[in-house]
Amino acid sequence: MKKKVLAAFVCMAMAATLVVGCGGSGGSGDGGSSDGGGSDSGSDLITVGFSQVGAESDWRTANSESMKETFTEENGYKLIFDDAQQKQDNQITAIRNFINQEVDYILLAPVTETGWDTVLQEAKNAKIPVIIIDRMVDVSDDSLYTTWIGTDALCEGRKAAEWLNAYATAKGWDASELNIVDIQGTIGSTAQIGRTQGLEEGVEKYGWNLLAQQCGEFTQAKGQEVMESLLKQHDNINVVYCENDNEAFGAIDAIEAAGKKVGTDIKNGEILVISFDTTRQGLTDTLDGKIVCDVECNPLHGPRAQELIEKLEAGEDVEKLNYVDEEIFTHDDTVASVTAVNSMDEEQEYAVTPITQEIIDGRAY
Ligand code: GYE
Repeated sequence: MKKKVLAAFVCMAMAATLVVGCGGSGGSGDGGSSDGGGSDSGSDLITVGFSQVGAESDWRTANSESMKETFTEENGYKLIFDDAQQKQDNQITAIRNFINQEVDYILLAPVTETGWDTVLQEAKNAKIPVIIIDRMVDVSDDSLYTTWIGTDALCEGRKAAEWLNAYATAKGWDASELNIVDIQGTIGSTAQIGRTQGLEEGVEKYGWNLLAQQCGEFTQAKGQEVMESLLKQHDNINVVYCENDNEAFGAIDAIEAAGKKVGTDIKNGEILVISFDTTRQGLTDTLDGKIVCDVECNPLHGPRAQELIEKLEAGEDVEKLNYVDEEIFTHDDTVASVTAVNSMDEEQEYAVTPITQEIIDGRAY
C-alpha cells in the first residue's frame, strides 16, 4: 500500500474550485431525510451521510465542525450528520438509515475497528461507496469500503516513545527510573490501539516501568477519575502517557488536586505529561509546561474527504489508505528530532518543534 499525503493547502485549493467541480454530479439520489440540514431544493446536490463517533473530545468537535463546514449546500452537498454518542449500535443504525435514504456516499468515523462487516456489506449491496474517516475498520474484505483518510496512530505512539527515550537520555535519567502510567483511549479504537502499542514497544525496547494501563475513554472527566485512582494506587508515578489532550486535561487537574506538580523535574516529584492531538488548549498547556510533549493528530478531515469524493465523482482512482502528515510539539528544545517507523514500515525522521504562541494562534482547532 502506498502512502499519500493530502496537504491541507491542496485541499483548500480543491475546495475553492468545488462549486464548478461537483455541480451536476448527482449520483444515485438526493436522500430522503430532512434531518441533514435544510431544504434540498436542487436535484444536483451530492448527499452524504456521516456517522460520527460522538463528541467526547475537543478533537472530535473540531472534526465534526470540519465536516459540517465542508459538506454545505453552497459547496454542492447535502449532509446528514449523525452523532452516535460513542456507541457502535447507534452507528450501525445510522448507516442503515443512510442506506434507506439512498445517500450518494456514506462517511463513517468508526468508534472501534471491529464489528463492521455486516452493515458495510449492506452498503456495498446497495452500491453506496463508503469512506472511512479518522479511525480504521478491521474487515475481512477490504472492498467493503472504498477508501480511508486519517491518522497514523501507531506512528504517533512511536514518536511519543522515541521522544521520551531521547528526552530521558538527554536529562541523564536511567530507564529504570521512569514509572509510567498509560491512560488509554476508547479500547479497540485505532487511536488507542496504535498509541498503546507505540508505548508498549518503548517499554519493551528501553526497559521503562509501566505501572498501569487504564481506559480514560478519551474524555476529560474519565481522564481525571482514572488519574485520581492511579495516584492513590502508586506513589511513584513520574510519567503520565495520556492518549489524548482531554484525558491530559483531566489528569493534570487530578495531579494538581492531589497536591503534586506537573513538569519535567521528576527527580523532585514532578510528573511529566505526554499527550496527543495538539488542540489549542493542549498546545497552550504545552507552552505552560504542563504537557511536555504533544504529538499532533489533525482532525480537519472535511476538505480531505471532499477531495476524495470529487475524485470518485470524476471516475478517478483513489488510494485505499490516505495518511495525513503530522508534527510533534514540545515545551522545550531538549530533543530536536526523533526517528520512528510508520504504519507503512517506513523509517522516518520527524522534527520536534518547541511550541510558541504564534503557532498556537495560527491553529484552526
Ligand atoms: O485523538 C481523540 C478522539 O480517533 C484520532 O479520538 C481520534 C481520537 C482523538 O476522541 O481526541
